[in-house]
Amino acid sequence: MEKHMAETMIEFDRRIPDALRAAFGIYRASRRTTGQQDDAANLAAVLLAPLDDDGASDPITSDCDKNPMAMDCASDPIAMGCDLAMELGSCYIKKHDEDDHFGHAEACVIGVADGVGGYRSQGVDASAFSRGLMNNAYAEVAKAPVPGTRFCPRALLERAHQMTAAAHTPGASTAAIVSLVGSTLKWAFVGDSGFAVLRGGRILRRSPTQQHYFNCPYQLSSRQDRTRVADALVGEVAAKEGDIVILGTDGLFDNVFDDEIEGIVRMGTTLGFAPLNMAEVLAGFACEAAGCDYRDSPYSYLGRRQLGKSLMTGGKPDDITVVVAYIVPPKI
Ligand SMILES: [Mn+2]
Repeated sequence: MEKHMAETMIEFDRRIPDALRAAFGIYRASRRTTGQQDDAANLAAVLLAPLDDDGASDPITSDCDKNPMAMDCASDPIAMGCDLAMELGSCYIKKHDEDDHFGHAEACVIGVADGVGGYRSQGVDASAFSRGLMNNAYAEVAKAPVPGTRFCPRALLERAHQMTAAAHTPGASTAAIVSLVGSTLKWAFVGDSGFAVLRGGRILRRSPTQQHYFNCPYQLSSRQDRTRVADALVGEVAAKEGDIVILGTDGLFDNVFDDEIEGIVRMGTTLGFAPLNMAEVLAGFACEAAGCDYRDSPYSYLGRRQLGKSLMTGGKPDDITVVVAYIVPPKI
């Protein structure tokens, strides 16, 4: 998967359907006439019509386990016949350019990492560790002698961390890796890089945030006395054709609520979006939401609750990385 670098905000303004803005209360970039706004609102009502199934009663679980051995997943790469496959797309909108990501469609594995910005003020390249993790993870996947070899995400993250730390790479990073092994989605993550697995327009699984305190996530670094991959949260769920995995850094999840992610994915599915379209619209929406001071966000909502800052509102400008994987039948 080639990394897709966002060009300009004008491009995103063109790509984000006004129906989305109407549905989720973003007005800043929309300069249409009242009649056109009504059309957008009507379209939004059609695209985001409530689901008539009973999915709302499904629990949104985050059945993560701190014990990697709980995963029925060998640490060594697995060559196997493919039950399901992934189609991938990604979008990266940079602010500090400290996020990184990778995707390997044949191996059915995707990853994101977010360099901890606090190192910037210390004169350290805050992107070094996130790049190291993703470059090393991708290199490990790409060098597999058997095409289509599947990887345990925890073992892959462990290997990438070992290699990045062995190079005395400065900085620190959160990270998340999701892979498809047979017909099982498996994940491992550290900090607030995370994922959502959607089925039928609803979130089936969603990663919780691993943090020491508000806005201070667990993070991997070269230091042996800090967070290790053994601290990663891991888990798995049986995948089905049609499932959609959204993997992202906190630039996505701090600015877009889960129900908004569901709405955007449902709308994109209705409109026949490819994974790249879906990633662009999610990232573009997160970027607009990050710049809104009149609209609530997960960041401001949790800030009010956890910091007691009653006037905290608006989004959180940040690097935004979104990787989208559609679960599809294997390519024969
Ligand atoms: Mn971030």
